[in-house]
Amino acid sequence: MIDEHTQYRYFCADIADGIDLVFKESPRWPQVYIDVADINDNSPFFLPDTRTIQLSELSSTGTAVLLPASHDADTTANSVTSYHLNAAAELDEDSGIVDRSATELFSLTMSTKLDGSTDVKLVLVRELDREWSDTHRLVVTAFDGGQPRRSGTLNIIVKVLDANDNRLAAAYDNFVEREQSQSL
Ligand SMILES: [Ca+2]
Ligand SMILES: [Ca+2]
Ligand SMILES: [Ca+2]
Repeated sequence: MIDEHTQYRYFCADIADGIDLVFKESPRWPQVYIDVADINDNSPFFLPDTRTIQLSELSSTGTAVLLPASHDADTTANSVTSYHLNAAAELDEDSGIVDRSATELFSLTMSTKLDGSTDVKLVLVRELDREWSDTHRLVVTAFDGGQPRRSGTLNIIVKVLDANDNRLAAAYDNFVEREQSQSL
């Protein structure tokens, strides 16, 4: 506690990990260092918190899409330490069915950049099929390492774009049309 009545002249300088108070008026005066300890008073969040991704159903496995960055104003262990991928519960608003297959189609990869921040990518690990499902909804949850830990979520909507990958069916339809026209 700084008391103006007992000590009114002092030099104060901010440093990266706390506040450094140095009394310079006399070498007999003590040097006082105050480190402000971080507490986990901020939750992780994504900006933006929803991302729509369009992927062709012919996208090859290994296709990776960079996701929005997570943020947490706290430091070190109180900042983001892990990410989890889940299927969104609200896939089908009428039935409430969870798209469990979404987590079989996609995974997450994390890589640390030179500045210490983390790139999180959504990676396709199995082939898509628009004729089976044209939309997949997932949720990425970022957890910090605080006690108790806090979290923030990113909603992902994957739109599967059509490709002409049903040539046998198309050929069969053409064959039937020819047969029908010849029999007339
Ligand atoms: Ca804090
Ligand atoms: Ca935090
Ligand atoms: Ca298709």
